Amino acid sequence: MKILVLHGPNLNLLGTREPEIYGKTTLADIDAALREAGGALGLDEVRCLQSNHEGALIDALHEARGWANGIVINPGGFTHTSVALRDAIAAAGLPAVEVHLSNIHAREEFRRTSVTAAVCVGIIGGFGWRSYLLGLRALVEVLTPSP
Ligand code: CA2
Repeated sequence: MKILVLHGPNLNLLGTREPEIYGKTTLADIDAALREAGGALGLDEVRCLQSNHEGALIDALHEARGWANGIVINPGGFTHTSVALRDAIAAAGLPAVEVHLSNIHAREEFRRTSVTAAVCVGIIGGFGWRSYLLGLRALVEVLTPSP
């Protein structure tokens, strides 16, 4: 089982600014924790990619169709605005779990709408960096046939 983890815009800054909202953990820490968890779950690959560019995220989603079994995605600010990213998640045709560090429903009004969530199997948010690990576990559950 191979999983693509996509991080959207500005998430490369994690751990360097706004620690009161997003925590002190860096993106490299999160990627390392995801790879370790993937190993423990018996996954063949957890491939992590961050981009500040909508088109690069869309390209990665298109390419995922050729190699991945599922997607964990934090679309960052594009969560609230990008119909193009939503269309690309749908076009990938793979189960996707949307994750957020913060609880987007407990923040500003404009963050309370996700245009991408409806094309994902589920969303997890508010648990800081642990949202990613919970998202990975949930995705593996979805991809594993029940006994
Ligand atoms: O809570 C999340 O994971 C978000 O996707 C993070 C996005 C925000 O626009 C979404 O509403 C919720 C922002 C990511 C920006 O990350 C930063 C990290 C450190 C310093 C500045 C920005």
